[in-house]
Amino acid sequence: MPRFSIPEQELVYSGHVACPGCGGGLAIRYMLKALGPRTIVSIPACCWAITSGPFPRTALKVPTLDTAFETTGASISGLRAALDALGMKDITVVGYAGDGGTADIGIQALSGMIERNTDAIYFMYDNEAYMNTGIQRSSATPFGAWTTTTPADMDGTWKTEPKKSMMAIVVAHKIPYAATVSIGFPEDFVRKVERAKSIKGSRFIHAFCPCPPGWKYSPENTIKLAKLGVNTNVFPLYEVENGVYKITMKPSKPRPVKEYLGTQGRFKHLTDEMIAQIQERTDKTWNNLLALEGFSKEHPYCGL
Ligand SMILES: Cc1ncc(C[n+]2csc(CCOP(=O)(O)OP(=O)(O)O)c2C)c(N)n1
Ligand code: SF4
Ligand SMILES: [Mg+2]
Repeated sequence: MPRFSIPEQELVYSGHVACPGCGGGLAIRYMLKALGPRTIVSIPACCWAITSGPFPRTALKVPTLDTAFETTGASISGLRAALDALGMKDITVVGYAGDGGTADIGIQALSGMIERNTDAIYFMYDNEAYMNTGIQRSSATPFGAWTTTTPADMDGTWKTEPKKSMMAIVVAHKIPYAATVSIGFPEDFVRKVERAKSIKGSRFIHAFCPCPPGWKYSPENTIKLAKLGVNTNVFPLYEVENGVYKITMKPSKPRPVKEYLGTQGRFKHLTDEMIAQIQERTDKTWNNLLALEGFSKEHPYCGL
């Protein structure tokens, strides 16, 4: 019986400067456990460009490139080409970018990278807003949420648009492998990153990463929230390999979304009517995912 159910090796030093309870901190730790030391990470402007340590100090035990906000996809394409030219084919190249850096300003470079099928992993750690610059909305911020640019101080000033589906976008590029992970389920998380590592071509991981100051909850509840997001079907865990969907966790009795929303100050203004609307949208998305899982077995990349 192994002592640990995920790799024991640590590639993140203690002493980084992320907030207590930072979901993004656990995500990079689990990601590097799965990828191992023969890895180069490219990090654009985001919390983890700062919290991993200002040059010449770093909390990461692997080589890191600090890159411009919009360039993650391009920078990992360049790193891959350089390593290949040097004959260093065994090194894994990974981009570790926030939701703003991925779903907003970096989407063009990401699209180009996947369309060329660059042999690299793009890892999006999603805390659902621009946290490093003071909690502004991104296209990955969910419907109804408070942020400083969606202040929720009167009717209709909360985020009125739904969260962008990055998984659907990358799958539409015919990517070889894409998966969602949550820091609340480390074994599922590590297994998927290991699977991504074993595949050639472009791979995309979308990680659910609660953020105490941005979501307005107490840091000790990070793991509880990371699990609740999955157990309410707000953030389903699934993978798509060569166009075939597989849901990797199906809550036998999903918890009501009210439980998840109620634990976070960013949703405290929501009325019962809005909560019912969010529940309805969540059920619909889950049912669509179940249908995709069934249909795509016969018709990979179906509907795209
Ligand atoms: C071109 C450009 N515009 C704006 C910024 C300022 N900026 C730095 S980090 C950041 C927010 C990043 O948000 P996200 O990618 O979600 O990562 P997080 O901070 O949430 O970890 C912004 C707007 C920048 N560095 N470069
Ligand atoms: S603001 Fe959020 S994402 Fe940024 S370091 Fe703090 S907890 Fe982590
Ligand atoms: Mg963010």
